Amino acid sequence: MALIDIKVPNIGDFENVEIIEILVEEDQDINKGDSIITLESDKSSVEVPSSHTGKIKKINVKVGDKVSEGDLILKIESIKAESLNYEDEKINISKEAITSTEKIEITSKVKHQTTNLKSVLASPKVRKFARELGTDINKISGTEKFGRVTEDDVKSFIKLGLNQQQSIINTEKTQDTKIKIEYEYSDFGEIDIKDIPRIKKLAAPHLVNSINTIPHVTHHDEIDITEMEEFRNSLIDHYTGDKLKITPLAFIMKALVAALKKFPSFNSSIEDMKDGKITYKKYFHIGIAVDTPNGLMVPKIREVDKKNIQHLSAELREVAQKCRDLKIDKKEFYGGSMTISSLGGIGGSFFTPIINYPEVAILGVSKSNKKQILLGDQFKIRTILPISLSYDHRIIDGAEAARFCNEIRDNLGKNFAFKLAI
Ligand code: CAO
Repeated sequence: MALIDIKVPNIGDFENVEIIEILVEEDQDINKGDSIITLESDKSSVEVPSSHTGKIKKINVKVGDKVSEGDLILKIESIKAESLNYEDEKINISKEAITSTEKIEITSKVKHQTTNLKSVLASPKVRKFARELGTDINKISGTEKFGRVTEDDVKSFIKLGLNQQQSIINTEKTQDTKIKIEYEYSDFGEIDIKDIPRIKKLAAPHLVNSINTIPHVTHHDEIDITEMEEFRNSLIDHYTGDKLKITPLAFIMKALVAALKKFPSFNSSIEDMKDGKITYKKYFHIGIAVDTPNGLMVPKIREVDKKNIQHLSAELREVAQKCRDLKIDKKEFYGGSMTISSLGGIGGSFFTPIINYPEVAILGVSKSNKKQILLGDQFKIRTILPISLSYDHRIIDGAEAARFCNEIRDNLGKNFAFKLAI
């Protein structure tokens, strides 16, 4: 089989630049488009892709060599007679990008696919480190001069960025499949174009990530809360003699936490099925979805197990107000066990809440209503609360979800007086 020369393509400003890394070895099979060497100029670095698929027979360069366009990099025994024609495939390098942001974007259109390579500054050791951890170094913002990426940057990216990275990937996926509307809305009447509120924009990738990565199932149930409501409505402030203003949500939080204690898999998180690990939380911090003029926020009410209903109710009001006044600290949005999304004060019966990733379940609560129920052989008027539990079917089975809902029902019903009294 004939040997094919793989040469340095025309990549703009990279004349007589140093090879800082050889990314392949002799006898290695590579695909067209795989990175083979890294070049670094004063201000930027770029990975050079192979123009052919095949087996590497000889590498003609070494780290430290200076190369320019047309210099031989390696010889390959081609498997297929397909090549990446750098001229025809439109490789655009923006010099402006190099000088102003120390970044290069090479756009290479291959078989209708677009590959975006953003080059960043990093030492070979750091590049190797990122590669070994399966991380695309080009997605990392470096903290050193000229945005150079350090080993610590790679570690922080992996630690903090896993969810975000996944969100971005998933958002890109959905954007790829976006259907282009082939008409103008204004063709059909008057319109108004406004900015999407910032909080909705921030939340969007998380919602898309959750729905794309978690196989959601929603279990609906109806809970008889007649006795709980009688009890709630009977609560009086001992000092003033006034009726206490406590909404059903404080009771539901307590009932949920009692159920979480019995069903620890609902108080867990999985970040990556591939690593086969699940984190069980021993704390009980409940996220509450709060409707604000700026969009939905989900602060956590910490240690619900250790607080009484009156305390929880007051904290809930305070935290919701902080969200609405945009005075809530960002850290209050992290570290939850499970979330409750209550539309009870608004209306509707049943909905399909989206799990607040990386949690594994969310409890949707709708508005309770008085209903005629057959109890024994008699119809009685009872107060019925509709609930909707969305759960991650990778970890939780339908039967477990049904048992979990039964437990919540019992905690709001027959167990209520013993476990949840103030
Ligand atoms: N059934 C019947 N009535 C209910 C109820 C329920 N499940 N839940 C609350 N209520 C009643 C309350 O008792 C209160 O009645 P009064 O005015 O007579 O006292 C009234 O509805 C309003 O309650 P609230 O909504 O102000 O208070 P809350 O503790 O129930 O909820 C909060 C607090 C912050 C969760 C809520 O204000 C909120 O923002 N809800 C929206 C959450 C949301 O948007 N979820 C959707 C997320 S998915 O997009």
